[in-house]
Amino acid sequence: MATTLYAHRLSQPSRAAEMLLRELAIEYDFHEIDFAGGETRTDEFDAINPFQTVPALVVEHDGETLHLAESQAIMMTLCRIAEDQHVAQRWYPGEQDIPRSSKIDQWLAWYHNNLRRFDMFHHIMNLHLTLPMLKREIQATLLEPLQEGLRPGLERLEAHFQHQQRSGHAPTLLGDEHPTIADLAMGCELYQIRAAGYRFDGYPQVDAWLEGLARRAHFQHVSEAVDAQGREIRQQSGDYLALDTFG
Ligand SMILES: N[C@@H](CCC(=O)N[C@@H](CS)C(=O)NCC(=O)O)C(=O)O
Repeated sequence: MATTLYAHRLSQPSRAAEMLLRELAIEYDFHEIDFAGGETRTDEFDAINPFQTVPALVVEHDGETLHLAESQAIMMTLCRIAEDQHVAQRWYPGEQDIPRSSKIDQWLAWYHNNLRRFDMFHHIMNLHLTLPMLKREIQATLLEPLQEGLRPGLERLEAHFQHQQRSGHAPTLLGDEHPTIADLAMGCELYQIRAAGYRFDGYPQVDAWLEGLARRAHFQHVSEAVDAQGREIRQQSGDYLALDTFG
């Protein structure tokens, strides 16, 4: 099946979709979209994805060309149409296992309305790039409220993983050895701020879960750009990015 992913590797949902393509061994063309430079707002991209966001997927299936926006829909669709259904159903079993799928749906919905709402990476970039005199202001007015907003979500995740551990389950959202698309979505979100210097010191189980995901070969490879960006930010921004010390 001819497959093209329009994405950028500094975009959390883009990386989740690309990692899944690799995990499912689906061959794809990668088309980088410079969303920070406004490429999602061009007429050319509008014809591919009128939602004007990355990732976007164009895939041939059963003689039809599907144009899809929204990383969660993209990941569910990839699992439905992947040739290797044995592997795909570990990530998202769809109608084959309603109880598991419904839990994955629940975590994905929660993620979008919680962790994702407090995405602070673009402000971290602003902080990194702006004049020294403006750094403290950005940190106090933009970053601190997002960190405050993120905290209840991190607490919920930490409590969930502690419960999984006490019940003898593996450190994934569903408690199985194999992660799901919900682990990928949330993992990519939190990994991005960790790369830029955020430490999950108060959340050891969240940190351990993230470590586990980050050991996967495809996760590592697709995260190289965000690792490099994070290193640059940490080296150049000094104590302005002491993100874990608020509160
Ligand atoms: N709900 C969307 C969010 C996608 C999203 O926020 N993408 C950002 C990059 S991380 C984007 O394309 N922004 C460009 C713009 O808003 O013009 C998904 O999960 O795919």
